[in-house]
Amino acid sequence: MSTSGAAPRSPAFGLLFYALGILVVAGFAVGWLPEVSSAHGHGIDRVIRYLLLTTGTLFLVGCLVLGRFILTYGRGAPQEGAVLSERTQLLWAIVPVLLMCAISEVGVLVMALPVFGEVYGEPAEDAFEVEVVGKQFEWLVRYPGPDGVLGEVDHDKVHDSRNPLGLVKSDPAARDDIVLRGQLHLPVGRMSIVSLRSLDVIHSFTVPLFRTKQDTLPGYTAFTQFTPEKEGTFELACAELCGLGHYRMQGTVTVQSEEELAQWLSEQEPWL
Ligand SMILES: [Cu+2]
Repeated sequence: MSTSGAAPRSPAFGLLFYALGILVVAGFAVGWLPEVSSAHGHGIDRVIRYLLLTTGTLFLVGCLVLGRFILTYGRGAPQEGAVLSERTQLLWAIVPVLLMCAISEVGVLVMALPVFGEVYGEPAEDAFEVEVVGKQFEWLVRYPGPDGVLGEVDHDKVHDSRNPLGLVKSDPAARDDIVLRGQLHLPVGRMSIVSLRSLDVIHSFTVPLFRTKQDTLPGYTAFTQFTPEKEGTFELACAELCGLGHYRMQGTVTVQSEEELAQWLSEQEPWL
C-alpha cells in the first residue's frame, strides 16, 4: 500500500474538531441563555438545553462511529470478513432512528407540552388584558381604560396621527381606551394576556427575556399569555423582517407592582 502513515491522522483531527465544537456548545448550553423573566420561560430554556445536549451528543457519537468506519473499512478493497452482515447493517440503520424518535418524543411529550399548555391553555381568570398592534414600524398598545373593555375599532377609520387604531367614537367602550406607542406596562406576578393584531404585514411580537414570540397577522387576532416574574424594563421587539424599518420596530415593556400600574394607568389620557 502506497499511502503514508499520515493518512489516518486527518480523520482523527477532524473528529477532534467536531468533539471540541460539541463540547463548547454543550458547555455554553447550560449558561449562555439570557436571564429569564417569565414563569413559562424556565420551561422553554429547559427544552432548548435538552435539545442542544441530546442532539449534540448524538452528532458527536455519529461522527465517532463514522470515523471508526472510515478508518477500519475505508482503505482499499474490502477484505474477507470486513463487510458487515445484512443484519448488522440493518441494526446500524434502525437503532439511530429509534434513538432520534425517543429523543424527540420525550422532548415533545415530557418537556414541551406542559410549556405549550402554559402559553396557549386557558388564561387565568384575573389575567391582565391588553392589546398590542403591529404596524410598519412601531408597536401600538391599547389598554381598555376604566370600563375594562376594549372598544370597537374600524380599519377604515385608521389615521396614522389622528386615530392610529381606528377607534370608533360612537362606541362608549372605545372612548376611554388608552393608546400608546411602544409602551407596554404589565403587572408583576400576574398573568397577562395580550391580543395581537397587525395593520399591514406580518410582524412578530417578541419579548426575549420572557421567551415570548407570537406572529401578528393582518385580518386575524392572535393571543399570547405569560406571567412576568420580575419588575423592571424589558425590550419589546419585532422578530419578523417586515420592511426597511424593521430594525427600529422596538418598544419597552415595563413590569411593575399592581399599585404602580394602577397609578400609571390613571395618569394616562384616553385617546379620543
Ligand atoms: Cu415588524
